[in-house]
Amino acid sequence: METLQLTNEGAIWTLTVNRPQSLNALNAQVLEELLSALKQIAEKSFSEAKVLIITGAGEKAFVAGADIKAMTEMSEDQAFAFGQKGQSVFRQIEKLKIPVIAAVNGFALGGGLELALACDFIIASDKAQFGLPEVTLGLIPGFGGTVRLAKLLGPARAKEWIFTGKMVPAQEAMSLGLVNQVLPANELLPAVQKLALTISSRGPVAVAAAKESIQKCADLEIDQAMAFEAQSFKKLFSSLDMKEGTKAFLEKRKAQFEGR
Ligand code: CO8
Repeated sequence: METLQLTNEGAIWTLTVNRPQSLNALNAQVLEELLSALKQIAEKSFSEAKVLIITGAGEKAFVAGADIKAMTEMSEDQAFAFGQKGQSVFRQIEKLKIPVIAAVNGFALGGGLELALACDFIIASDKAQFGLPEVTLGLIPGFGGTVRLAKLLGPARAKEWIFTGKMVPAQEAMSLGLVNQVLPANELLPAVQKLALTISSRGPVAVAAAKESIQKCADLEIDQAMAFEAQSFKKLFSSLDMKEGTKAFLEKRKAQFEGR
């Protein structure tokens, strides 16, 4: 892949958007390569892949948005196809069974923030800046930003961000609940890897069920949500991981999960 790096340490995978000369802006090639990397990870889920970290190359940016140069040449139909492609790639991130952590090392603007919002949660460097500045270009967020930012921060706050296109520093983004933790830049990746290691030691089938339940139930009415959770809970009783986890507790040893 020319625009991405995909590396792993054991079952923890790191996907780095690698176009630092363009602040890792997303063009059609990046989206295509992201899709292919996500497919590879999905195939390895649980056995060889337990957590995915997404980050950006260089010190300046996570991803500074969709590629503005590429967009200047698009017709309406091409823009529609590009928007749909980005939306579907980011849905694949959400649908990945393993947790995905955005390690935001710098600017996360426009499509970059939309990418981070599709991840399960965001850990940021103290240099990170967040925003959806599309209106400064005469555009709106088109990779799911109007939907996901409004869900996370509430419509009023999302409207303020999107109508102004303002940039929000990491600490403020954390105080609003967009970011889980803010760390000094040089500690970001080691800390995210440590967190990923903790998650990867838990029962993978249970972690996947928790991810699915949290995502699905957010869009359901309360009784339907409870019913969904109850079904997920029930299904885990036929997993080997549940048998191993509970047995290991009683035998006072560390569980050896197989992800089945
Ligand atoms: N696209 C293409 N190139 C970019 C982008 C981008 N989004 N952002 C930065 N670059 C390039 C610059 O053009 C520059 O290239 P060059 O050296 O060849 O001139 C290089 O990266 C370095 O950038 P700057 O010199 O501008 O760096 P600064 O430190 O001065 O500024 C900023 C950093 C503030 C991040 C600034 O680069 C900036 O404002 N970038 C654009 C941010 C933005 O508006 N993002 C939103 C883009 S639109 C979008 O994401 C829509 C998503 C939905 C699409 C739906 C499709 C239909």
